[in-house]
Amino acid sequence: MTSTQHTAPSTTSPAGNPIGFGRMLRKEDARFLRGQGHYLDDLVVPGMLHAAILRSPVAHARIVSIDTSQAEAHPKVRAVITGATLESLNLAWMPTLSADVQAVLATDKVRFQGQEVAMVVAEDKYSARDALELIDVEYDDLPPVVDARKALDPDAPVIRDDVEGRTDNHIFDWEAGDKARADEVFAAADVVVTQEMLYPRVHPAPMETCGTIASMDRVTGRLTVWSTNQAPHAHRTIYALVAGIPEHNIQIISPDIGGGFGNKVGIYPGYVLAVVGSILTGKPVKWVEDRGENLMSTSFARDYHMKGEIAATRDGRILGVRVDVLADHGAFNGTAQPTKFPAGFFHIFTGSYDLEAAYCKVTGVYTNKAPGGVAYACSFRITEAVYLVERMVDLLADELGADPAELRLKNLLRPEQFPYVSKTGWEYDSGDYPRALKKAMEIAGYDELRREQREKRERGELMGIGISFFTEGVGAGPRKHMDILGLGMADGCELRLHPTGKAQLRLSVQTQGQGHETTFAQIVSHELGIPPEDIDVIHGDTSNTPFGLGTYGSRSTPVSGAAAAVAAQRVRDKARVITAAALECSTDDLEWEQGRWYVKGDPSQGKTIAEVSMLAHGTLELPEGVEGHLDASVVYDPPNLTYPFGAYICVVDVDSGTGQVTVRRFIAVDDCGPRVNPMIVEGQVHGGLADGVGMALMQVIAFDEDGNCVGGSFMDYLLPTSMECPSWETGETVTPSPHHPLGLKGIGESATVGSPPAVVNAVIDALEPYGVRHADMPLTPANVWMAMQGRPMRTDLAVQ
Ligand code: MCN
Ligand code: CUN
Repeated sequence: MTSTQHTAPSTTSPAGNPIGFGRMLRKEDARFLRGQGHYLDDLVVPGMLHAAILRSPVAHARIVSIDTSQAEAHPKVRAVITGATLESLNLAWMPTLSADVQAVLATDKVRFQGQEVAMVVAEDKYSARDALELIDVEYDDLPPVVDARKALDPDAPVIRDDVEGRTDNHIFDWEAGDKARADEVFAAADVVVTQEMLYPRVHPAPMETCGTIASMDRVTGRLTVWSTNQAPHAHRTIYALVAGIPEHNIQIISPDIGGGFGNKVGIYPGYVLAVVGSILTGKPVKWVEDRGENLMSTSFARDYHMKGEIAATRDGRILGVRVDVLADHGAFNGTAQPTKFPAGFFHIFTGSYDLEAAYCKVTGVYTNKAPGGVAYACSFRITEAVYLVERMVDLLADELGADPAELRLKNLLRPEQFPYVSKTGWEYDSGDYPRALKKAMEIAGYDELRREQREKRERGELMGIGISFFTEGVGAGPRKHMDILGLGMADGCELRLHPTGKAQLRLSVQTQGQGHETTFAQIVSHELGIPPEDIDVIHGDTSNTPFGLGTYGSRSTPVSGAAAAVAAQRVRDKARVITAAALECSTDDLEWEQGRWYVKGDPSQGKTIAEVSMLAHGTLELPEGVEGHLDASVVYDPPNLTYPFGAYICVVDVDSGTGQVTVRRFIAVDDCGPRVNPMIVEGQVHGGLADGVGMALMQVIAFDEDGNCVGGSFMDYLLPTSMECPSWETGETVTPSPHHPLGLKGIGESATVGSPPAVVNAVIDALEPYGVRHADMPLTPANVWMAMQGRPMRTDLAVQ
């Protein structure tokens, strides 16, 4: 047999994109950059009515009466819904993601400022808003509890007296680790450092607020819901269970989403109310919240009061960590996290260190504040855990007079310890921590920075260098351990090849800006050699995608990305069988190279995946047991979480006259395994670092003593801009996950998790000449100034 010359397949597609992994511009940007995205508020459904929500002006009060007669008389109003309407439909309360209940509309009492009291449905949104003013609600004020530390006082007002027999504001106690062993280790340690700290209440504040359009077809009984949500399939099941509508008659569509950051995981009262409005009027009803409503009433994040303790030997070997947490969950326990973990994944507070013992106790309490608790790129409370341990390590360094980088290098887990089971039961899949930290120190020029700092201190200038090292656990399930309201965390995926070799990939996860249309196409491209531009990624529509639990906890790449890879591998295996049939050879004779199967030793004899797809749809006689067409469907149940990690170094200058902090440099070395699209990964890291600067320096959803939320607008709740951010310096190391089919780990929340402690550690380091040991976020100029004067800080004021 004579062989023709065979050339290696091209590594770039006809459109100039990489085949498989690599930098490419985002496919979705073609429409976004032209202003042609379809966000919820862009959608117009024929006959659509508009809704607005009346909210409580006070934090805690009994509702004496609600008079809606004037609003109902408004010529453009079609319906006014109150708690009484909902009670008649048995919809006044809905389950939260933590299996608590939340009032859809307040009936007996209002429990936080901004709580939903009534909804008006009108012909246009202006009339709906106007009619809110016509509703007369009489409130009988009750004393509010806004401070979690006071919520458990015996004489504190009971917020959740809707639950019969409830006499306090206690929600749960949860513990992890080994208390007895930790106590032993602490008793024997040379050095113990203790610090109380608050991770303040912050808000994910996505660019697009939340909203929905609900359309109930009275003839077919079919409910169509367009909504800004990160988990459409979970929403569908919850609607079915709550409203009693058969699940096959519900379609949830998530259109383009302008940022989620955890804010769009849950179901808000407004969504249920829009459905009720549509049932009552027989018309589609749109409800979109404004910025104030978003900041005051939707899922907040953090609000963790933590007391940390760290134990070590005199020569700097860390032995143990203990933490006591008071977790403020607001008026309803609406945190989104796996059922087994009421404190989320906080028990990863052992961080990246090789400890002998660890123990934590978390107590959840109700307060008169908006519900939520896990949102804002949090990895289910890993944010709080990383902050705690990284502050404690710095406090220990300070106590021992050790360099914080050296202390970390001495105590970080070593590569040979992986897979490593932590003292609170996590199995970290893979890691090379010292390599990442050394790389960050190299990029930063760490020794040179310390020298510069010494010089500046001599001149009275305040410069600080802060380090943080974090390990995350992302990609929930496995489903046997993790669920939301009983739905196990696994994800379906369907890959279909068209006869011409172009492909369609259907996902259960839901992008909110992370670029899934691009990266998931790249994953399939990597496995099948099909150009990424020829792979259409479909998501965000329960009627057109397989079931799965959606996007949060950076789980898309670890779970759904694995599903896509396995689906593509199955298609490749099937293509091999078909190629063998077509070439009349054995599958063992075939070898794979990007995009094609060919005969070993004779590369000219082969079939590209497109050729195979045509054969699979054609008349070729297929071997026994092989079905026509070329597709695969997978449900992926991850064996474990993936454990990305990173080393961050922040350099700040503090103005000793004003307390103003300037982040001068920020070095971030992240390891998320191989990067599908390095440009998108860097974008994720840049965004998360900006989040971290925002939280560390300027953000807090604050309340006054009466429970008034003083963070309800962007005048009070500050978002970081490019003015507050340096030019990020990023680096990477690559440690594949041993259990993900492509070694990928999640990255979406890493930088938000890892950066706040680096910034705070830097500021505290800068304030060393003033003897400041700790100061809580946000480190606004006023708070830094107070810390410098040795005075208590203010966390009750948003802008200072
Ligand atoms: N990626 C990659 N290589 C890897 C890991 C990830 O190329 N090794 C790519 C992914 O394919 C995906 C992106 O990076 O395009 C993020 O992937 P992943 O870490 O899997 O996170 P998710 O897609 O599940 O996104 C969720 C995560 C969360 S929980 C929050 S909160 C957050 C975040 O993503 N919200 C965001 N980043 C956000 N980015 C934007 N623009 N908008 C949000 O709302
Ligand atoms: Cu907690 S914010 Mo993201 O997991 O959606």
